[in-house]
Amino acid sequence: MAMTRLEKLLGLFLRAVVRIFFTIFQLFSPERGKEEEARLPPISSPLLTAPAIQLARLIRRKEVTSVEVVQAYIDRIQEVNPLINALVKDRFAAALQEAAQVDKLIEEETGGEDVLEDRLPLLGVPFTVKEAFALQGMPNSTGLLSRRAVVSGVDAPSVALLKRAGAIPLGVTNCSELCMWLESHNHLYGITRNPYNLSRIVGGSSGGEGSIIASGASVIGVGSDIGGSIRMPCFFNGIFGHKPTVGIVSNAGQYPPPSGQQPGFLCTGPMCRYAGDLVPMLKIMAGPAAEKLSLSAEVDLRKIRFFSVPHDGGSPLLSPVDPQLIQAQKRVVQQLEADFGVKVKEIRIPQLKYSFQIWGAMMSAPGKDGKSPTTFAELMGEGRKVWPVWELFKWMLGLSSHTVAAIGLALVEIFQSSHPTQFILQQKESLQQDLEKLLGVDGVLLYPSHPKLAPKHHHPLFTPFNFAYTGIFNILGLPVTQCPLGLSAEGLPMGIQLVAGKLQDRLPLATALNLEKAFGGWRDPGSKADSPKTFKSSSNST
Ligand SMILES: *[C@@H]1O[C@H](CO)[C@@H](O)[C@H](O)[C@H]1NC(C)=O
Ligand SMILES: *[C@@H]1O[C@H](CO)[C@@H](O)[C@H](O)[C@H]1NC(C)=O
Ligand SMILES: CC(=O)N[C@H]1CO[C@H](CO)[C@@H](O)[C@@H]1O
Repeated sequence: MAMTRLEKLLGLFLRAVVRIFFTIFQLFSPERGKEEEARLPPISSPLLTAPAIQLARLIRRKEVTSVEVVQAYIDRIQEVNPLINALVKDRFAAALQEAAQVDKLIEEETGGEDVLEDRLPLLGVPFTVKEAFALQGMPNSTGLLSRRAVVSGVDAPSVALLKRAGAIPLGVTNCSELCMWLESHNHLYGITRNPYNLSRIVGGSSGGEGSIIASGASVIGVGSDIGGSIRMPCFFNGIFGHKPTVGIVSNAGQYPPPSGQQPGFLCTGPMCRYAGDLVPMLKIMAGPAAEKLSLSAEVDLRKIRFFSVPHDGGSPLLSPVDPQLIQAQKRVVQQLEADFGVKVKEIRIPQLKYSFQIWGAMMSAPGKDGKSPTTFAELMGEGRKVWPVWELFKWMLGLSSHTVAAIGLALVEIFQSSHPTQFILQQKESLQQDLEKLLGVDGVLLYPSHPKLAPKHHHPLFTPFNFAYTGIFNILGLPVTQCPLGLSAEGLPMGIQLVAGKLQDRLPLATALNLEKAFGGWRDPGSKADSPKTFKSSSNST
């Protein structure tokens, strides 16, 4: 087919460009060396290594005060944020006041612990929020220099629901410019660093959340995902994240608002260090819509049909999957088979090869009203048109207020047709049908979260399509949990996506709980352990 030949050429060309630029970047990176060997201090307070639901219980039982917990997190943020640059605006004083009020409320409560647990399940527990969401009194710029003075007067609904459950916001965290890139970098807040290796990316767009949670400086957070913006940062930073079934958690109150068909792809969801916090958070963030997910129903993993898809089938636009990730996925298969007596079926899904083309086509397709989505260049100029070629020229002179990633996206947009080819639409339709049939109400699919471990800063500019591993599931609207799988030989987090049919969120969430036990879940990035234990077998399988 002509198409694949063109893709092969494009792939070759890109790879050549990558090589040239990698070399240039490595030569001229001023932070080189300093960043590469620096390490985060290890976590010392035990309050920082308890799941949110456990902290809430300790606070309710007056075994610890909310003020002590909030203060421990503030101390940790102050310790690590100069290294990772994840939190971009704090509200520490207000948070401590709110924590003191919580402690007073608990002192005065006469209804007992159960009443509090029912009404305020996260009472006194601190959390963080991606800056793109409205959190009262906090900036709401999404990394756009021209929005630097925008301060939210209200809370986004997902944030408001967490606050109503008793949780206390500590501040907002960095994201990519306009939430459209896999590196959390912009000219307002700078670049966010990976706690496992400061010379590596944190992913995007919810990268500040990924970095601060993994650093032990936050336990739970709010992210959003239209192409992997929850799952990629969770993967690169070795934590848990869930992109719910589309339409379950409100997307209101975040910037930029989705347009065209994008409301059908964007999802708001939880990011956290402990798998056990995913379901309670999702229940709270979904509000009444949580009922549709039957999250309290017991899941018997012995009765689940598991499928493993090792890669996308070889799109020449994307990097091949790292051998360490392929091995980790095999160990997941062995673990599930040993623990539940199931047979995990390895399958191939040919349409996945077109993941990037499908995502690109659907993101720029006109909505039901026939209106095209707001272009990226329009978003960059906040209504005024930005000329990408002119911006690129300014950028080369160091005069642009935009990142080169954003300028690149605006450039690509010029050449992109808003009318997807029949071939791509067919691929999308048949993929949707095949996957829904395959997964039904009792299937879970294993798929790599990303083809590469956390790249060095700026390197994703040369592998811009790798996000298609996560992006394809936004188009399909399916629920996906990203689950960490320990550290690689170079000490970087590994992970996997667990995908289910629509509204079957409880299946990948239950699987993640099991894999956390088997693979050890999140690791303290400051821990001195040189050879991290990445796999704990409960059977004799090798
Ligand atoms: C971080 O990554 C760089 C580049 O691969 C490597 O040289 C360095 O040793 C790593 N640092 C740590 C602390 O692992
Ligand atoms: C922050 O952005 C969101 C989404 O555009 C919006 O709903 C909210 O009102 C904004 N806050 C302010 C003060 O403009
Ligand atoms: C490295 C960097 O640019 N950090 C900035 C992050 O954002 C805060 C708040 O705007 C700035 O004070 C930091 O300088």
